[in-house]
Amino acid sequence: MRLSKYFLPVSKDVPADAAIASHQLMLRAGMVRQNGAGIYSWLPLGHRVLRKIEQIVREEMNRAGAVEMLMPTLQQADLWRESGRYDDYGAEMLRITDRHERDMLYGPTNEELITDVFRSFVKSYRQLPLNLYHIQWKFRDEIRPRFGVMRGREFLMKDAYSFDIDAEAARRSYQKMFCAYLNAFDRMGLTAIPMKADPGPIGGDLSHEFIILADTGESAVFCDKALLDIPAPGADLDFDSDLTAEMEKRTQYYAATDEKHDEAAFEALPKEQQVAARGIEVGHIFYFGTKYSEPMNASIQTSEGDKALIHGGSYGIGVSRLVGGIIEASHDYKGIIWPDAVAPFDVGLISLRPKDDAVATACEEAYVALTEAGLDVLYDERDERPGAKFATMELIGLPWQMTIGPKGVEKGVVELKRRETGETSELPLAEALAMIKGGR
Ligand code: 5CA
Repeated sequence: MRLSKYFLPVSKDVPADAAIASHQLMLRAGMVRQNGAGIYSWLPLGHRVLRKIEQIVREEMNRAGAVEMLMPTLQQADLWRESGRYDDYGAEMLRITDRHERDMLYGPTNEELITDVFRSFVKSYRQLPLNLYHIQWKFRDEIRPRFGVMRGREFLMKDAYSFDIDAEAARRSYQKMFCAYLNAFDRMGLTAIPMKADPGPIGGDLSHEFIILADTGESAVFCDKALLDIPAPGADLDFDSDLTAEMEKRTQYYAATDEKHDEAAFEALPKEQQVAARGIEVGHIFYFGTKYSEPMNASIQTSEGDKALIHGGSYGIGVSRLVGGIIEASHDYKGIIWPDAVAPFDVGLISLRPKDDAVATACEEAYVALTEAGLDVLYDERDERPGAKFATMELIGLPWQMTIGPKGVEKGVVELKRRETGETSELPLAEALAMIKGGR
């Protein structure tokens, strides 16, 4: 992508109403534009990151055996009356009336809708287990939308719903999601710690929040330091195997959000193991048994020919919140530092003198070579001051910067810089390419 043809409205000014680094940087880097409180347009750069995160989540859900679909954003109120949540959900639910005076709502979550899909089509235990998910916009009329996309009113969520014959089978579905979440966050360069959590309005008795530690996080969290060093299960994990041990590797250690915090248990840990910090909730999983299947009469035939209510769980990931969360975890005073897997482009190519024919030719050659190697390149060929170009590249935080100027052309080298470490090297294009492809 040539920067002169792209849409990247960056700004030097620190926005007055943005309280935390990720919000400031997303506005300054031209990633989002606020429309109303907690409602944002995703500008091209932000949109690229959102899609990258979404794709990682999708791949990890698929790997764990979940099946993607898509449900609407606007729902009829009737199903919510069946479950009893139409009244319970309160002011966070945006209620709408259509031209026929029918009550509708903008979905804050989808347990009711998916339970209706399930009960319409699934009749036998043979069709289980089943886990259906979608990645769709939600609306919650939050009392205090803040911190940009972190607590929005409209936000993108991946929500998955598992259906099982009994509590034991449902526990296995829960374990799969637990492990899939660890892998997904790990791929995004995040250490997300599963913590015992309060199920809130979703309900149920088993629930974990996945928390990344950050000083600006909204939740107070407490955990054993050991949890920071346990590697994610990884791509080799066999999701059909017994995942109990994989889950217990983590649940054996103390970890809880403030609602579930047990001061005595925490204080019993050796002082140097105690982590009392703030965190950002990037995912939340729930096992709620028959909470929805009972009022909505979602039952199936068992192998003995009886009817049984299905046991359900739901599993959310805050896809749009993650964009802010990753920036909170990875930035410096100059701007964002994208982990490779979610970067909007892999390489920023900077021409120091676009009007110099030799430089322009060398840049074109590099642009073609990088692109043909399968890399996403943002090529700054604009006639601007080098200082401004560097500042923009630092701000938008692409993992690699390749700079080409008259001196390098003379020597037959490019300058390659790793954003994360600031390390630079001068080397021939082919070697630079190999270094990028090698991952560092
Ligand atoms: N139905 C369940 C699981 S599918 C559910 O709605 N869970 S939730 O309420 O915990 O939301 C799932 C995830 O969405 C959260 O972990 C959080 O990362 C994200 N999220 C929730 N509210 C917001 C919000 N206002 N802005 C941005 N992200 C949010």
